[in-house]
Amino acid sequence: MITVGSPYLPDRGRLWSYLERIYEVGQVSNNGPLVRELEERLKDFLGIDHMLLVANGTLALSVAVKTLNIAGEAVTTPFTFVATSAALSNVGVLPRYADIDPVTLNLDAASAEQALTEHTTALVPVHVYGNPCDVRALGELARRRGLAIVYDAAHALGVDQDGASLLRWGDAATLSFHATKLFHTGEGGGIVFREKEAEERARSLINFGMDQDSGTIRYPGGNAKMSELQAAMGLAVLEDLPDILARRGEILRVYETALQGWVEFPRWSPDATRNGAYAPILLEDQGARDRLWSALERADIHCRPYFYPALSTAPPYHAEQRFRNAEATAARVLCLPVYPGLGDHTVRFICETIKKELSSWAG
Ligand code: T4K
Repeated sequence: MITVGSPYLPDRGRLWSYLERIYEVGQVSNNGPLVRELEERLKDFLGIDHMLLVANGTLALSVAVKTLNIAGEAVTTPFTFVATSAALSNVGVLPRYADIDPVTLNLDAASAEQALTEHTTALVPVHVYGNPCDVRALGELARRRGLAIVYDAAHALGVDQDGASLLRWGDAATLSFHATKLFHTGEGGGIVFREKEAEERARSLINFGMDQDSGTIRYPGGNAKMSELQAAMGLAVLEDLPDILARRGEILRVYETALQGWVEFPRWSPDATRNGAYAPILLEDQGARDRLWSALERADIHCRPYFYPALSTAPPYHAEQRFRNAEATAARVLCLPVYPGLGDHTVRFICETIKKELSSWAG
């Protein structure tokens, strides 16, 4: 069976050497030494200044929104994993949708502007599949209309744009370190803040609103702390991250070379590096997508239609308005398997199975 994803499992001995430190020190949670070390090493790796590790990517987004005092409505994309809208709703912010650009598949700035209401206080775009949003156009819109921007960067770890981390854009950018992600801590997440002050406030918000050292209660907070067990996994995986990024990139190139002319691909930003977080292909329409998907299932190749359905059509988030590009994309996208353990032979087998199926339709 070929799965769409497979968590990266680091060397057991290396993981154990980090876990050993938990036994030595006796600290398992509450901003322990491993969490602090992982925070520092990620900041170094990414070249960023202010970062906070949290329990998962959904809480990362909710905490960032709360930290920046975002209320009322936030304009966001319907073409994303459900967590983006859920994280807003969970802190009482209404997700208001705007359409996506049909070629980059990210929130379209002009559509976002049209969706603004008197209640909108923020933009929450997503760097879908690690492909950068039009950060300049969205930043300019936010500046002109006095809005905060939080990028859901759950897919964007390791992406550089114009030679520096994509995570430096926005008032905050949030990450997911779920097991299925290219870098992971089992469950986990992170928030990159532009301002140190915001990072400090968030640090208190994830710890019941208390000041870590004095115990003073400052805000109505919650618990979104990362544990030492999660950080141990992260530290063990981090050492292999350059190799993970390289291998994922290679797999993407094999897919794109082999399937050029057979399927469509999103348009990747020419100014950014690619992290190989996902391997999306686009078919002509939903009928073609579902037919290919079934053929791949029969061959024991398990793909996923990330992100179907468009959230604007999903019952809890249903919007009256239709979003043509987001809905059409959600209906015709399919993500192919991508993870470092996928051998060249298997990638070629997946490509051949796709081409064989598509050729059979022509006859
Ligand atoms: N924002 C965006 C844009 C996101 O995409 C996400 C999460 C978030 C926010 C929220 O971040 P977190 O709160 O999750 O940190 C997965 C992940 O659970 C989710 O993190 C991710 N995005 C979403 C796109 O995908 P599923 O439903 O695909 O997971 P599952 O269990 O079906 O696994 C996928 C593949 O991986 C399968 O082939 C099985 C394999 N697998 C999975 C796990 C967990 C394994 O082999 N072993 C494992 O332990 O959701």
